[in-house]
Amino acid sequence: MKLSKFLALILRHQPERFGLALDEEGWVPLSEVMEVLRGLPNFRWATRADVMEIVEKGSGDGKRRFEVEGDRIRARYGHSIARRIRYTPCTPPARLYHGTSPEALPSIRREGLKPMGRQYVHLSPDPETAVQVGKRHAPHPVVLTVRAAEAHTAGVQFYRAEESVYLSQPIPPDFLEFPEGE
Ligand code: HQG
Repeated sequence: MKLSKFLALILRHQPERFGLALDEEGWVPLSEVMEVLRGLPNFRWATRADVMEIVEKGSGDGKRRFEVEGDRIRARYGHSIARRIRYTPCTPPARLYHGTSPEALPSIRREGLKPMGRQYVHLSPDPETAVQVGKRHAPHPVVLTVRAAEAHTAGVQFYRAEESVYLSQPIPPDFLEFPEGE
């Protein structure tokens, strides 16, 4: 878990702080990541096999946050770095879901879903997953339904970053459904 969180820090948020330069799809040589780990007292223990275990099995919760191809590694989603990661657009299913805190609703009603600190809006393929995402923000999260196919037809781009994670450009409020009573 500690190693996975650290990989997220360097591959999503602060690569330059560790001397790494991501390419336009977020890739960086795995050998360079191993070198960063070797140089840090807290992570000197980590081997390539430890990194590969996180990549292949997910980090404890089964979520596959990273991807390795040959000698390169990248975070699949979640980036906050200034340079935008490029993805291949996809055609989304009719509906996607977004779990959030009740406190965010007034602003989401006005402005729609925005990426906030990240590069893209993060969406879930089913309401159950959205609840888990929302629980990171509030004990009793609210799940919004996104009329994704309709938004896509209207020009909003979608990408699939992982089995359980869709990304999108900002979603205007017209394509959002709020649960009754919210
Ligand atoms: C909210 C985790 C006010 C949005 C998860 C969310 C995901 C607004 C928060 C991934 C808003 C941003 C990303 C608006 C959106 N006004 N609030 N107009 N538009 N928001 O953490 O989607 O475990 O950056 O509802 O599983 O919660 O790290 O995004 O509550 O896949 O691998 O602004 O992070 O993955 O929060 O989560 P976040 P998220 P990992």
